[in-house]
Amino acid sequence: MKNETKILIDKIKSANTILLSAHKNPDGDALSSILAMYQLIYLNYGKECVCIYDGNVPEALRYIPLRGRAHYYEQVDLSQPFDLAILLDYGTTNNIGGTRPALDAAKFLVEIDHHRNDNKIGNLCIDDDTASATTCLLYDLMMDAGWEFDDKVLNLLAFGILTDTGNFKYAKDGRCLRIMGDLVDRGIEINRLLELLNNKPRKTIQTEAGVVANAEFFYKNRLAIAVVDADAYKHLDGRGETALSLLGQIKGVEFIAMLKHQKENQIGVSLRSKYIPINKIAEKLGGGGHMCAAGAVVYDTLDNVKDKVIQMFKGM
Ligand SMILES: [Mn+2]
Repeated sequence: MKNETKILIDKIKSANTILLSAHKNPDGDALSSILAMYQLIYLNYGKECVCIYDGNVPEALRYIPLRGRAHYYEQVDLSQPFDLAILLDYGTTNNIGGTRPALDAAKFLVEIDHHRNDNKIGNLCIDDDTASATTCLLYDLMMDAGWEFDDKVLNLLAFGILTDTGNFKYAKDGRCLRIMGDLVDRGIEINRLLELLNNKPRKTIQTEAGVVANAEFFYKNRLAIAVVDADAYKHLDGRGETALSLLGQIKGVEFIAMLKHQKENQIGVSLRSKYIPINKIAEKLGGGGHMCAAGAVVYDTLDNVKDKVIQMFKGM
């Protein structure tokens, strides 16, 4: 057993209170990681963790196993410091949001993450930025620790992989496929999991279709820019994955930038790339992420952010 695994197990065993969280506006991998960890600790140590998030959980994640265990952080009593906090799939400290004080206050903080991050905050870091999803790291941890698991855990691990790799499109290497192979052998049904995601509100799909219809194209159509105005933003589910996926299917498009009017002078930028890494662009905008899927929040007007983003793709 790895040394980190041993330390984590000791900390879980000695903790009376355990807090689990992930990045703000949790996506499939973030939420699945929290809930899989919750269930693994419950099954193996009989302890119930407190699971919190900041922001919104996409509607599409409504039916994933144990969804009801995760609570918006303001609805939970966080006044007493937790013995142990585990921060999963968070990226950088900019992405944590309102759960940060409770994580900082914990007596011991463990981070488990697959994002590139030069400013780690965990007392124990179980990180690997070559992994395709944080749930891949949980799978490795579960096997290394020899933990018991159930169907819920297996489904959540698979769900994290499917969502973070865009159904394997962004698989960083063969490991996530081998893990998925094992999960399928143990009984999970990929088709059923994908079907779970197909429950978006009609207005969401229609809004995202409208965003695609109004997209603009630059640099010989290699860059698609899609703008989500304040009204459309209300109906977006999560990051607008449907629109991003449709734009990515257009012949010749290599880069996608989706600009979301979240608040007055607050623009969420989601970047996607087919071949060339764009995480550096996200970092220059004050955000971060993966080689081919990254993002940032920029505090400026929509027009200024749009001009800036277009300029940044010049010569790429
Ligand atoms: Mn992730």
